[in-house]
Amino acid sequence: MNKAYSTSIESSRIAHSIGTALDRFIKNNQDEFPYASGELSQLLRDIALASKVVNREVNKAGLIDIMGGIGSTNLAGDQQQKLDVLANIRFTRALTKGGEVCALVSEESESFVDLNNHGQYVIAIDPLDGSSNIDVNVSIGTIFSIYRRKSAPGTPIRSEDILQKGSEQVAAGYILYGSSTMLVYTTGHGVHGFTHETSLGEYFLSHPDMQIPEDGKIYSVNEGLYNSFEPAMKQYLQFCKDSSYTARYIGSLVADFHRNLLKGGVYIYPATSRDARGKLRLIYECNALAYLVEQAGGKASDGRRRILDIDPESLHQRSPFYVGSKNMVEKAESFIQRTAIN
Ligand code: FBP
Repeated sequence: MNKAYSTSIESSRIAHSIGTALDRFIKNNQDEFPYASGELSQLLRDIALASKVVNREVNKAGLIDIMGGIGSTNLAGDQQQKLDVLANIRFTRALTKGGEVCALVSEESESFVDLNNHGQYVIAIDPLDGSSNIDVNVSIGTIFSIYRRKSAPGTPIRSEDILQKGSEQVAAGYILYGSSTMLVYTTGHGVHGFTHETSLGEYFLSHPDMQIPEDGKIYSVNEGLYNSFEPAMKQYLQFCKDSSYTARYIGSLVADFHRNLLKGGVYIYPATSRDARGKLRLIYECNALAYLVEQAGGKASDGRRRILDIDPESLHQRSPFYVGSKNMVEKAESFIQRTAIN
């Protein structure tokens, strides 16, 4: 096809370009992966497929009997929602089918699942984040982190395979089930966002190379917990008010993170008098978003340490979480670290 003709096809306004399909994008960028054997590409495809099934069920949740609790609690003592369990089943099935994954860590499972195979990858996943918003039709999400196993393939999974620092991630991302459904991920070469085109059942590149503004005017904190915050955190919130920042808190980490990624802002789930380590889970909530935000030019810490440098001690360990625009995270840290000095 000669160049002029292909350019005319590409730029034709009659049939507007719908963008690069996720599959094509993964294939085109596969050589970026250090271990480019197609396994990681297949994993990303499996996650995308499972997310489409979950998206379909989330969209019609009000019409089928998947609202409400399932009558059991997860390790954190949270009431497990039917959709939590359903999403966990969908992702676990999709990720165990191909054989690329040797171990799976999930918010909904007390211990990790050893898949006894020669898979090279370990996945940590929060199948459905934002549980408190599931039944009220507010945006929710899925968060995933992908690591390479450390132990030899085919041998039993060891703690060093599971308890890896966030800086060891080879890929991470989230799916946002919102007004539109998006998949946003990184493999260490920038952050790319894909929007689900429902009628075609496919994700298309809509937000290439996402960058978070260095500064912003949005702070996302559950101020209902104000009385349980340490004085430095209360002083930072006063600083936000004195600086005429806007408060935005959806109560779904993925949705709050996504907004701040696009507009600039800071999300904070600090230590509280109730939980000195905050609420969020390091391995399947914080690490993935910390990797993404750093790839997009932002910052993530526990108020003092870089999230990606924290050595996990246990599967479901919690961590205070400060994530978002670089200057805003550093400002919040300066308040927290000030107390350490005095
Ligand atoms: P789940 O994964 O169990 O939903 O917990 C995480 C989360 O729901 C985040 O999505 C959200 O930002 C936070 O907890 C809300 O917590 P709180 O209701 O205490 O503000």
